[in-house]
Amino acid sequence: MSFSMWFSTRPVGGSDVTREIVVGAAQLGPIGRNETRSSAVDRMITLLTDAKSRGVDLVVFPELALTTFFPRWYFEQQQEIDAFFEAEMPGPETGLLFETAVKLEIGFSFGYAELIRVDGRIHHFNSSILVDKSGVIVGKYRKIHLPGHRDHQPWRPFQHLEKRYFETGDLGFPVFEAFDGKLGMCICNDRRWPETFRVMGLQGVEMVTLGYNTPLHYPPAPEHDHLQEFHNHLVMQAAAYQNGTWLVGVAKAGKEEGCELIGGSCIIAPTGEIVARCTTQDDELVTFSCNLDRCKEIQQNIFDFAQHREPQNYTLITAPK
Ligand code: CDV
Repeated sequence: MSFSMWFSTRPVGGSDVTREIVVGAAQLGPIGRNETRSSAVDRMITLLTDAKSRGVDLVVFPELALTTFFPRWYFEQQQEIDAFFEAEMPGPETGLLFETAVKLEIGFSFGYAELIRVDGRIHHFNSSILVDKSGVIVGKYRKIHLPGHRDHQPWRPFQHLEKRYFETGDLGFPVFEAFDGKLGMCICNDRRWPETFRVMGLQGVEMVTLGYNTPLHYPPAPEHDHLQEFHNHLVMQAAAYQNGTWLVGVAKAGKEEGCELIGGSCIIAPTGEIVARCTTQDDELVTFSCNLDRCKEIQQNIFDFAQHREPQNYTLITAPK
């Protein structure tokens, strides 16, 4: 038997044109409670500019990138809470980020606290947007898996009040045609749920952007603190592989208002391999040129959903709680 019979060289793609996105994972170090939006935006612009000089097409920033991670405090006054939210996007401080990106002809994605008014009612979401190279918002996602608690729990060294301050996202897990590919977003705790990625995988997602704020200490189960970084990469690598997608996971890292947040921002290939990774807990950029056609290596083989999924056996997954 010849060597080539064992090692097939069958091309997995249908076209000769490769679709490459140079992506940048733009980790942010801590943002203090008194740090202004303008200061955070300036830091993001520094990373954008560096990214441009490295040939990046799309820069991914973390969850709630414009402020400190405010759900760690219990606030009684709605006014105090709303001060962390954006009622416009772009708004007075974020406008400069959009303008700079348009000048640089670079795309970006970041998370922020979104306040909207619909029929006279105010809604609060933990959101993320995808902005193309001309400064147009081409995708929006609102966080679905909100961790933490609703009530004040003074026994904790810090609160995690996402369930109190945000509503569950109402946009599902959409996938957007952008950057010559199919891109989706999710936010922090969403990454621990395989359903998040499978819903995007079923829409043929080729790159998922994902920002996070993950404390090293998890008060309800401190015995797992030493596993935080392991679990972070475990779930993201599994998600990338099981859906044959690129994944860009980006932290807000470092000691923020006394709370240690993990770093480990990284770019993951559809094979589940980490191909670029931050090594600090500060503002840091790592980049990688992602060939979107490589998704087919997985999506047309081991995880060819059309051929191998058995959804009639998965009905319990979608049954109401
Ligand atoms: N921002 C988050 O969603 N953080 C959660 C933690 C604290 C449970 C996470 O899953 O990383």
